Amino acid sequence: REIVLATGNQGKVQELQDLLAPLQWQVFPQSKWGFTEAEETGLTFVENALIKARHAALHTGLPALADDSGLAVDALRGAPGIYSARYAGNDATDSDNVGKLLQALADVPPAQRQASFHCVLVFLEHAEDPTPVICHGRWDGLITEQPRGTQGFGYDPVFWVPAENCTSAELSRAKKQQLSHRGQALRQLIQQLEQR
Ligand code: ITT
Repeated sequence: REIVLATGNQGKVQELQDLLAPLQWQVFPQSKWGFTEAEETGLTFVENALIKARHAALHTGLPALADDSGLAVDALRGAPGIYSARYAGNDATDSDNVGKLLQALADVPPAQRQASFHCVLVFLEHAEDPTPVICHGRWDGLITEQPRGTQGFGYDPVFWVPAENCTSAELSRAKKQQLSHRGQALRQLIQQLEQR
């Protein structure tokens, strides 16, 4: 089968393609079509993932898989949440966002730096599909005081993974897939699609 990945984020494309590779689907990044991205007007990961999947299905005529994800920090009452990509502003880079987060947590002691990554994946057969497949993965950790590591993207350099005693940016790609919010959501999604 052919599907379009409804994301403009290269880090996501790479991780999603890694896990989808064994399935022998033809997976196309949406950049192949070059349409403007949908406006993410939802207030939850689920709403925004649905908006992006529907938009890509409409513009390509293909089944679409969208990923809406982000980091929820307990001490910030769940922020940056759905605003994770643009936490430090519309044109913010990953390192701008990380800098803003470390600043927001400057007075928060290590024992209160719990956070979780969330990934909602939505799969639509077509733009008007009334029965989307929706999967959610969650990954718990702590926010460090300094960035460490060079793998991955986004907030990986400040996401401490207690079980591995390192940040998410110090994990191999395979190890991150095994543990991460995205890996969990994608394994669920694949299982559900195989049952249909
Ligand atoms: P698309 O909407 O085009 O998919 P985006 O980057 O704008 O790309 P989101 O609105 O879902 O996507 O924002 C997700 C942000 O959450 C992302 O930019 C990272 O900052 C962060 N994030 C999500 N998954 C992550 C991961 O595995 N590691 C580190 N940061 C992650």
